[in-house]
Amino acid sequence: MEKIVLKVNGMTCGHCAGKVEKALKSLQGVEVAKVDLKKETAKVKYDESIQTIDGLNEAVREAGYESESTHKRWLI
Ligand SMILES: [Cu+2]
Repeated sequence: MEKIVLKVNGMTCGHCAGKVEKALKSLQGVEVAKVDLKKETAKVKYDESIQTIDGLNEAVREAGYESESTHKRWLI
C-alpha cells in the first residue's frame, strides 16, 4: 500500500471536498481517501499494484478539479 498526499486545486466548499473524496474512493485499489478543504489536500492510501497516481489525478479531473502529487507520504 502506498500513502500519498495530493494537492487539490479548485475546491471552494464542503460539497467540492465531498465530490473529490467520492471520486477517489470509487477507484479500484483505493482504500482510504481523506480530503482536507482548508489545506487543499487529499490523503490517499492505495494499492500501487492496482492504481497509479495518474489514475488518481484523472479521477479528480473528471470530478471537475485539478490535482497533482506532492511526493509526500503520510502516516496514520
Ligand atoms: Cu464547492
